Amino acid sequence: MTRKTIADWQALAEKELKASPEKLVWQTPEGIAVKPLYTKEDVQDIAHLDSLPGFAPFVRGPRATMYAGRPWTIRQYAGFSTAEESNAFYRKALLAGQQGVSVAFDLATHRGYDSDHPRVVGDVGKAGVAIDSVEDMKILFNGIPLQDISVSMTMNGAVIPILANFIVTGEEQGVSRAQLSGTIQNDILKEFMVRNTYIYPPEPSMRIIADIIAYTAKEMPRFNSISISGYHMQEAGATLVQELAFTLADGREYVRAALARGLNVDDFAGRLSFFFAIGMNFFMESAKLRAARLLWTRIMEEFQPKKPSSLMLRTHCQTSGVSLQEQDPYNNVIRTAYEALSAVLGGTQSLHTNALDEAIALPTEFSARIARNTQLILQHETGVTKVVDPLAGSYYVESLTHELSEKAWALIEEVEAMGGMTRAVADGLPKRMIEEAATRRQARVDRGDEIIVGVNKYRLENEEPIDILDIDNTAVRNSQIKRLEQIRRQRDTKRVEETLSALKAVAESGDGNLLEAAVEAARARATVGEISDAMRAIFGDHAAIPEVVSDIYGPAYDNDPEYKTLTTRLSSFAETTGLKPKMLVAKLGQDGHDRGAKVIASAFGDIGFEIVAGPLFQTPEEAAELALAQKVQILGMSSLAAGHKTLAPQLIDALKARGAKDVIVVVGGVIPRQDYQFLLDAGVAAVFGPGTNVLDAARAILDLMEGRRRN
Ligand code: 3CP
Repeated sequence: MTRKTIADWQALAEKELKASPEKLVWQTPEGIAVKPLYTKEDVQDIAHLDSLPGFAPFVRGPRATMYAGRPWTIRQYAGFSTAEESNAFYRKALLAGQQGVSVAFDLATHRGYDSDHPRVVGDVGKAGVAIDSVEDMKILFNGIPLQDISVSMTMNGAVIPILANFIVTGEEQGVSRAQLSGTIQNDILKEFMVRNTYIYPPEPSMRIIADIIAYTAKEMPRFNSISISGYHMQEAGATLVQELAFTLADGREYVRAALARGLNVDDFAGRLSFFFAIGMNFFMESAKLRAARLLWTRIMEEFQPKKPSSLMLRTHCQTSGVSLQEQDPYNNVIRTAYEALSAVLGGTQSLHTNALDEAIALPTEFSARIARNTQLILQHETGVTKVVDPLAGSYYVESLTHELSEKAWALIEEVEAMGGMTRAVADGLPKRMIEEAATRRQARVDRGDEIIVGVNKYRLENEEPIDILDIDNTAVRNSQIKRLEQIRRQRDTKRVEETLSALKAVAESGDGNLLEAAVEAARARATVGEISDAMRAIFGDHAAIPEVVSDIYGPAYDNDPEYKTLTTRLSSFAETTGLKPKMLVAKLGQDGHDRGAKVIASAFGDIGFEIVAGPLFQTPEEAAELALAQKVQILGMSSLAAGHKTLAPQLIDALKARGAKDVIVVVGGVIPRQDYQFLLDAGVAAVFGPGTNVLDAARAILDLMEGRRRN
C-alpha cells in the first residue's frame, strides 16, 4: 500500500463533502481555528513534547506518578445556613467518600459584615455559611480532625479575620498552626475584575495578600497561601485564553508582591496554588491545564528559584457553573461528568463537581450525592487513574496545548507592557475584555449559533420544577444574632479593644503582620465585622464605578429581521411617548455576581433602551432613590445569590414609600420557578429566570410598558 499524504486526505475529504474541508474549520471564541484533522505535521516544532511528568515544565503533570500514585482530592465546595448545619453536611459527605473540605461562606461574611449588620439582611446564611467569630468556626469544624483533613476556604475580602479564626479554631482543637493543611483563596485581583467580594482598595488589599504569604511561609508549612483563580473569570464570560492569561499574570503579580515584602522565592512559591474552571470545550479544557503548567514554569524561571517545586503549578478545578441549565436539569449531570473527565485528563490535583440543581439553588442532599459520586465513579470504575497524562502525544491536544500557551503568553505580555496586573486591573482592560466576551456569547446563544440542549434547542414543552433547598434566612439571622449577643456579653471587652487597636496600628504603620495581629483579636473573640472594620478605618472601602460595554450584542444581529422589528418597535414607542425607555439595572445586597446584569445592560443598551447601571451592594432604599433620581420607567433587579425573596418585596415597598409605584419592577437571574408566584404577588411585573433569551426579555418589557400606557 502506498503511504497516503495530507494532499490525498484533502482530496478525499473534498469528495465526501462536495466542498473544501476548510469549511469544517471551527473558529472558537479564543480565536483558535480548530481543524477537522491533526497529524504529525502539526506537532513538528513543539518543544514540550519530550517532557516527563514530575519534571519542569510539568506539562504532563506536577507529580511523577500522578493519579497512579494518589488520585486527585474530591473536594466539594459547600456551606449554607448555620455552622451547625454545614458541619453536619461536611461530616456526612466525608463519610460518603469526600476527601477534603471546602467552605462556602455567605456574602455577609465575604464582605466583612457581622450577621446583625443592616446591609446584609437578605444575605445571611444564603449562598454559604454565616461565620461571625471563632465560636461559629469551632462549630463548623467540630469533629473534623484538622490535622488530617485539608480545608479550603473561599475567602478574599474578609480573608484576615477568617484565616485568623481558622488558626484559633485549630489551636483550641489542639492542632498547631504548623499542622494545619489546606488553602485560602486570598486572590483579590480577580475580585476587582469579576467576582466583586472585595472590601478595601487595591493597594492595601495587595498588602494583605503579601502578609498572608509571609505568615504562612513562616508558620504554616502545610498550608497553601493563595488559590490564584481563573474560575470566576470563565464564569463571568472569559474565553479560555483570557482565563489562562489573566490568572497567570495575577500569579506573577503576587510573586512580585511577596518578593517586595522581602521573602525568598523558594520559601513561598511551592505553596502557591491555582484554581480553574472546566467548561464544555472538552479537549481544550484539558489542554488549558497542560498549558497553564507550561507557562507558570516559564514565569517562575524569571525569579530564579532553586527548588523545582517553586516552578510547579498545582491546581484545583471546578466544573462550570455557567454551563449548567435550569431547563431539563438532569442534563447537568451529564455536562458535569464530561467536564470532570476533562479536568482529570488535564491533570487537576483537586476537583469540585457541580450538583445538577446548582443553576437554580443550593444543592440538596440528593444532588450533592450524585455530584460526589460522579468523581468516585471516575476514580474507582473507569481506569483513568492508572496512566499518567493519557492525552500526551495526541496531535490535536498537543497542538492545542501549544496554541493556547502561545495565545495566552501574548496576552500576558500585553498585561506586562501595561505595567503588570494591578495596573491593568486599575485600567479596567481585563474586565472590559471579559464583559465583551460574555456579551458576544450571549448573542451566539440567543441566535442559536451555539446550541444548548434543552434550552435553545430540544426544549421541553412542559417542565415540572425539581425539589430545591430553600434557606430560612430570617431564622439563620436570628440565631446568629443570638450567638453574637452572647459572645459580646461574655468576652473581655478591654482585651477586644486592645487587640483591635493593635491591629489598627499595624494597618496604619505598615509595620508588623496583619494576620498575626488579627489572630490575637480573634483569640479575644473580636468578630469578623469588628476585625474588618478595624482595617476599614485605616484602609477605607473600595467602590467600583460601573461601566457597560456597547456595540457587541447589536452587531451580532446584523440585518436580522427579528432584531430589526424589535428596535423599530422601541423607537416608535420612544417617538410616541417622547421618551426613550429608561431602565435601571440594579444589584441589591452583597451579591456581586454581575455578569448577568452587565450582559443585560449592554444588550438592552444596544437594542435601544437608555440604561442606568446601578452600583453594586445597594440597599433596596438606595436603589429606589436612584430610580427616582434617574426617572427610570423600569427597574431590573438582578439576583444571583438567593436574596430575591427578601430584597424584591423591600424594593417594591421602598418605591411605593417614595410615591414611585409606576416604576415597572422586573427580576432576573437565578430565580427558582417555585418563587415566581411569590415575586409576582409581591408586585414584581415579570421574572426572567436562567436561560432567558435577551430579545424575549426586551419584548416582554416593551409589552409591559405599552400595556401600562394603554391603561
Ligand atoms: C499528591 N501527593 C502525592 C501524589 N500526589 N504523593 C505521592 N504521590 C502522588 N502521586 C501528595 C502531595 O504532595 C500533598 O502532600 C498531598 O499528597 C495532597 O496532594 P495535593 O495535590 O496537594 O492535593 P490537595 O491537598 O487537595 O491540594 C490541592 C491544591 C490546593 C494544591 C490545588 O490548593 C487545594 O486543595 N485547593 C482547593 C481550592 C478550592 O477548593 N477552592 C474552592 C473554590 P503535601 O501537601 O505534603 O505536599 S470554590 C469557588 C466557587 C465559586 C465561588 O467563588 O463562589
